[in-house]
Formats: sequence, structure tokens, C-alpha cells
Amino acid sequence: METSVPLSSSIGLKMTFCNVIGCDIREYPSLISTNSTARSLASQGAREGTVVIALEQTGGRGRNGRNWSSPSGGLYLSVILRPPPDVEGASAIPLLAGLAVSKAISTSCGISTSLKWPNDVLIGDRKVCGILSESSFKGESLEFIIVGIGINVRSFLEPPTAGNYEATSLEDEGSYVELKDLTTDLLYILDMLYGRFLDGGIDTILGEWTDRSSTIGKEVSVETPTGIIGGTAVGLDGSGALVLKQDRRLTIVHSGDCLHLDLN
Ligand code: BT5
Repeated sequence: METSVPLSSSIGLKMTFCNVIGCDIREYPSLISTNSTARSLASQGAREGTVVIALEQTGGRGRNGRNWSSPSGGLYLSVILRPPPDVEGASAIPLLAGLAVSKAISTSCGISTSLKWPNDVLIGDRKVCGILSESSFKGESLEFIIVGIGINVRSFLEPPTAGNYEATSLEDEGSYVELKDLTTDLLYILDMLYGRFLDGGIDTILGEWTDRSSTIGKEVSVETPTGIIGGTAVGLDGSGALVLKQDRRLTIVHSGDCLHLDLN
């Protein structure tokens, strides 16, 4: 029987090539939350593309005040982005991050994943990755976005409390990928997709996102800040919002927790 590969206490990551993302990497053995550290670095002027990595988090955060279980053996990183004001679709950057994770897991581990709107990466119907995107504004204008990514790499000693979806890890799915290899692949792909987004807008991402999505085409129920909306997910609009069809009416949902009602 195969056993877990022990992780070194530092990844020692250095990108040999990058345009924006990964040119400055700050690695920490332990942080409360990589998003919180990235936010304070960004407020002090850290450059676009700076990446904050921790080998474990003691207060990893999910959306809406939820927690993200972050023992050592997972991949926890946050990227500082400062998209220019004239590029449309910055609100869809979490979708770009999900697409990058899906491609990186496929490249590094040969495992196929699906994307659940807005921010989850699933293997089958279990969650292997979550994404937390937080924006900071100066007046009306966007100052920076912190995109936080958590991927379950090694098996959990204590599985996290399941939300709507059970957790899984790459090891549970049969992959013993090295953290350093997965992180390198992820940062290369993120950098490439972000460059594509800066050049051609978010439309260059949304088609591929849709192709890998397990949400589109399904009956879903979305818990939004103003109530629960149900319908068939028929696609994304140009900002990455979910388009739902209810009878003959289309509704655009900008944010919320999405539940797939038919699991096929
Ligand atoms: C997310 O929230 O999925 C976003 C998670 C983002 C984590 C990264 S790690 C690096 C960066 N720094 C941070 O502090 N955060 C980001 P949400 O959709 O709200 O899902 C949270 C729910 O998933 C929890 O309420 C649990 O039910 C469940 N959960 C917690 N830890 C999990 C894990 N490791 N794997 C799968 N599910 C988990």
C-alpha cells in the first residue's frame, strides 16, 4: 500500500519564467490566512502578481465568514492583482482562477475536474478546491483584488466539516503530486490566463470555463443575499454572472451559494 509522501518544510519555489503572476513569491511556514497577509502587503504597495504562499493556515477563510480547513499538506496561496480600470470583466477573475486550477490539476495529476459556479473545483461531486476573491476600492475605483486559492493535496487526518459538498483531496483521488510541481504549474497557467484576459478581456476565459463547468445545463438552487433563486443554469453573461432560466424568464445571478439539484 502506498503511503503519504512527506512534505518538506519549505517549497522553495522560484519561477523561471513569468509575465506578471509569480515574479515575486513570499513563502511562509504558517499564516493565519494568506488572503489577510496579501491584503496587508497590497495596502503597503506590493506589486501586481505578488504571490503569498503558506504551508498551513491557522485561520483560513472561506466566503461569508466560513472557515477553510488548512492543515499542512494542502496548497494555500493568494495573488495580488491590480487590473487596469479599462479592462472589463474583473468581477469574473475568480472564474479565471478556477479554470487555472482545473487545468493545473489536469496537467500535474491527470485528474479531470469540473467547475461549479462561482468558485468551486470538484472531482465528481466532491470539493477539492475553493477560491476566495476579495476586492479593495479607493472611492469608486478598484485598487486591488486578492485571489485566494486553497487546494486539498494530501489526505486529511480530520476531514473538514462538510458544507453542501463533501471534501476530497488529490491524494484521495490517487495522485501523489509534489506540492512544488502543482504550485509551479498553477502559477504558470494563472499567469498565462491572466495575460490572455488583459489582452482580450474576460470573453477569452468564459468559453473554456463553460466547457469545464458542471453547473451549466443543471437544475440549480442559488442562495443569494436577497433570497433563494431556482432554475436551469443556461450560461454565463459577460461579467461571469450566472444566467438562470425559470419558465420562459431569464434571471441574472451575480453572487451566491449554488447547489446542483440533479447530480448527473
Ligand atoms: C471557499 O469558501 O471555498 C473559499 C476557500 C478559499 C480558501 C483559500 S486558501 C488560501 C486563501 N486564504 C484564505 O484564508 N482563504 C483562501 P466557501 O465556498 O464558503 O466554502 C467553505 C465551506 O467549505 C466550509 O463552510 C466547509 O463546509 C467546507 N470546507 C472547509 N474547508 C474545506 C476544505 N479544505 N476542503 C473542502 N471543503 C472545505
